[in-house]
Amino acid sequence: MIISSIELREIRLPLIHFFETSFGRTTERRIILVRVNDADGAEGWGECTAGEGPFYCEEWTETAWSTLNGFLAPMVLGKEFEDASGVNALMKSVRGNRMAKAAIETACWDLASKRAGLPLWKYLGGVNREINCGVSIGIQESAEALLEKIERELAAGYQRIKIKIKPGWDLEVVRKVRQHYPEIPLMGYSNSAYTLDDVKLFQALDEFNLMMIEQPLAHDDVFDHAELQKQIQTPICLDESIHSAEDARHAVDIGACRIVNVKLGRVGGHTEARRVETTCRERGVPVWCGGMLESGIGRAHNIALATLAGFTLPGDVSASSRYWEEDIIEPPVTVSERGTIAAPDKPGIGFEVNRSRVDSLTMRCERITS
Ligand code: OSB
Ligand code: MG
Repeated sequence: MIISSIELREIRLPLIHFFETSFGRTTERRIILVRVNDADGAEGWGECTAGEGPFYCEEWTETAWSTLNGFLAPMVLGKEFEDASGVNALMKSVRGNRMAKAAIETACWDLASKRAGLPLWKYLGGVNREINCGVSIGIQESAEALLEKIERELAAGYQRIKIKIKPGWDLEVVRKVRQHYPEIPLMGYSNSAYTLDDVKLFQALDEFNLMMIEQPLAHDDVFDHAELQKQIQTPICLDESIHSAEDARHAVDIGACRIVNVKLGRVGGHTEARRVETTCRERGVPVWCGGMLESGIGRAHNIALATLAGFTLPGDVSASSRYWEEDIIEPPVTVSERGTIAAPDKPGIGFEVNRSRVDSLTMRCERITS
């Protein structure tokens, strides 16, 4: 494979409802899209999942743009590589910046699977034609608003509910949700809002039969998570702490988590995400696909990834209509009343990119050719 042109563009896409975490409130996404072309005119699309500020991780839209434009795109352009799993080697001299790398890497996977005439999910080795879906609910104005939102998502068919917990908004909110919904698959996420001093809180949460607690402690820690996991029954799931298959192995083998959230951007693309999946599956650790408020392109990549055998738990990949008035792909991603998304049959990501919509949302565009 040789990539002969790489197009970067930034689009602005307003969310239907704001999404609030400890990192702040997002009302409009600034998303970088990557289009790669080969000499035969085949194309592939990828999405950079960096946020609007350096809060979830060090990368954000501006750093990803300049890293892609100044370093990563020139490293890949015009170079020959065997298949999409060879793209990472070309970008190896750049440390970190995995979200920027994943934008190019996943675009190359889309292109390669289109060239092979296969849907990306099959090309990756996926086995499930349908993926199981849950929803991630951000911080709400009140407990009542949260309960209303949960009611709506359950009615839509979603298989599990993930709610935000933070100091001062944890035990009581979980208790309240459990009073209304004693049986639903429920989990809490906290984006590193706690420390080991909070062990008693997590022991108290054990009573509520949560499926898991996601990333309770520091983003760069696995040791304290292992300490916490020893002292509580609820499984810990790691998100921010896992950047590679090696990270997953270390975390699982020291007992820091019993479940792993896999995000394409956080681990640097499909090749590494698949390695994380394999590492966890070999250890009997279930994984699920996380979300980063993606547009349809990133969402389509998430769907393909989540068809791999190890993705046995419902993830955070949900319908386009939960985020956007109108998505940038056609058809939009829809969820069945059983809370599943069907993997598409068409080659590549399996959705058409709506070019005129993308053009109308574009704030800047840069095309680099070899
Ligand atoms: O904790 O998984 C998280 C969004 C931004 C940063 C971190 C997280 C999230 C989500 C959003 O949970 C999930 C989605 O795309 O709906
Ligand atoms: Mg998370």
